[in-house]
Amino acid sequence: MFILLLGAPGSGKGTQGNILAERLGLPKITTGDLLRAAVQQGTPLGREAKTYMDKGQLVPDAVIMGLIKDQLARPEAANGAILDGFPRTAAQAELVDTTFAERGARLHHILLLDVPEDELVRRVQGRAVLEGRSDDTPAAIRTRLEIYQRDTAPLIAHYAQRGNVRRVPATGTVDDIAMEIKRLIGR
Ligand code: B4P
Repeated sequence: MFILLLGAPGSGKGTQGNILAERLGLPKITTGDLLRAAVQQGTPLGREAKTYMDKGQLVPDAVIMGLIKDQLARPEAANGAILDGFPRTAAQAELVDTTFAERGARLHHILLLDVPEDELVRRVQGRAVLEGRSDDTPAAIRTRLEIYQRDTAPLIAHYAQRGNVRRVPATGTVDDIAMEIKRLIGR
């Protein structure tokens, strides 16, 4: 089973993705975590990505497409995975669509975590205090929300055309939202 998580920064994709991956025993492919690991290890990808991430900008498609391709090709993700944090642009969506079409696979569930903007800002500011992530500064948060609206939100319509996007009201407790997702996907 392949599940795609869509939603604004701070909507809880990572949080719910971890719960889903554990419950369903599926690998989770998270571009944000992979990029942060690359930054920490100081790899060429990480050094380049950091300059964009710190400003709240998307890492350019030219840099990230190879990473997505490699992750989708992982043998353990051959029969199912949770996709979290990508696609974020039309070009990334095309890459995902083409990869699945080539394999004769499909995205079984596309879940849109829906959270009002003031709550998103509150959550990310809370995380800034707890984790000190360099892209959780007030200026970077503003940029991330703007870029989400410009580049990523249009993907909702792209997937909605195929009729399999489910909107998940994602403002309750983490457990309540996890229960709602369980109900929506039927397992
Ligand atoms: P991500 O790592 O994807 O960061 P995010 O959108 O903030 O995370 P998420 O929505 O998963 O929120 P979380 O569960 O953590 O991206 C970071 C950066 O990497 C991007 O800005 C970009 O630069 C780069 N990047 C990543 N992928 C890319 C791509 N494909 N292309 C280009 N660039 C890319 O939750 C947030 C907070 O809310 C947490 O503190 C959590 O504890 C809290 N929370 C969660 N659920 C809650 C709930 N129900 N109630 C209260 N708080 C909750």
